[in-house]
Amino acid sequence: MTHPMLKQKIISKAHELGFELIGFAKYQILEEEISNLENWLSKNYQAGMNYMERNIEKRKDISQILPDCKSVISLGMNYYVNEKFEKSDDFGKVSRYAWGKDYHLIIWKKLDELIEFIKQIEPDFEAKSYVDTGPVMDKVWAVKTGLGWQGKHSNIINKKIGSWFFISTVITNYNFEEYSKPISDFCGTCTACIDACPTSAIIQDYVVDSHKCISYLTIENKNEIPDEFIGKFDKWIFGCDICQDVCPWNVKFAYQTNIIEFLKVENKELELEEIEKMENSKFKKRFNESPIFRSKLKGLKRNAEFLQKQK
Ligand code: B12
Ligand code: SF4
Ligand code: SF4
Repeated sequence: MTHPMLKQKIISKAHELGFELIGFAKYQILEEEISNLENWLSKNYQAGMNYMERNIEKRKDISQILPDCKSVISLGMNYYVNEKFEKSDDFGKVSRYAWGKDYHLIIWKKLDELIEFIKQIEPDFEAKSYVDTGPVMDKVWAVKTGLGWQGKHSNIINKKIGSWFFISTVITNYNFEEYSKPISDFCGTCTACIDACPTSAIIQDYVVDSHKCISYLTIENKNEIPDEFIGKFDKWIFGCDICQDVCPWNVKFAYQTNIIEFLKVENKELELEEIEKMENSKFKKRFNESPIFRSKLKGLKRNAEFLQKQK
């Protein structure tokens, strides 16, 4: 099954849908990367994210997801909006990926549209697509498909746009004639992200201990935030962008997204007192379609109270 120009048509359609980055890799079993993941898990760096311990076989071998898989397509969607934080200490900062509508809702639809488009050209085409929540290693495939390299903060960086992009992974049963080449590491001797992380969560180059990462502590964490972090949160109430904000590749190359939903900034800074007093019905109404919904009102209140302690 090789349809002339299919790859080119997929690339054009992906761009039309707003995926600025796209790359292709041949199916392979992830031996080395899974051994790194297992090493990470053995040190308990996943903290309370038990879901990272599950589906290791699928993460290692994507044919456990799509038995006839031959290739992977990675897609990157820029979410950078050129705005700064302006408010006083009475407000908490939200990481930029959560300023607007939940990206899962936007990207899932676009992935379905892309796959439908391919099936119309090639009816035997089969695919499984994910963004973030699947049992697949989005970052590993993004490196293999040439979207970028893994920076020392562990996010993927593209030379032309930096790291403010979401990664989608599409597993397919199609053999493309040509595959992308992985990009080499352009971090060099830079250590800006490691030096800037206020909680020293990047415990060695490329490795993050979630227990210490503000992003984990404010979003995924179900427990209290340990007192050792008082004074170290730099006003982040949901997620954290420091390691990416200081990265020279973002400083020099990030440019504004053209995805209308991301341009609609709704929750950049949250008033601490308002959150502390918020009722569940108001929370549901306001954050229903926002990534902030994930922390639940309980988590968001905990974060607001924690920030009040460091004022
Ligand atoms: C679990 C998770 C988290 C956890 C753990 C973070 C982490 N670094 O893994 C927490 C909650 C902390 C988190 C935070 C964030 N996340 Co997150 N997260 C994920 C998730 C679900 C799984 C990642 C994973 O597999 N981790 C397991 C560890 C072992 O993987 P790893 O950190 O990449 O570790 C590798 C390296 O250590 C490497 N390694 C070891 N030694 C060496 C040596 C060398 C030389 C090299 C090159 C590599 C290397 O081996 C490991 C395995 O490959 C993915 C989505 C997905 N399904 O893949 C999103 C994802 C990684 N997150 C994403 C984002 C945007 C974020 C935040 C920026 C959100 C925010 N603003 O708050 C922060 C960034 C924090 C940070 N510095 O990492 C994006 C990243 C997009 C991009 N351009 O890279 C993803 C891909 C979601 C998506 N689909 O877009 N996240
Ligand atoms: S997201 Fe924040 S806390 Fe986590 S590694 Fe980056 S700078 Fe450190
Ligand atoms: S800040 Fe420097 S070391 Fe960190 S990811 Fe960016 S280039 Fe690499």
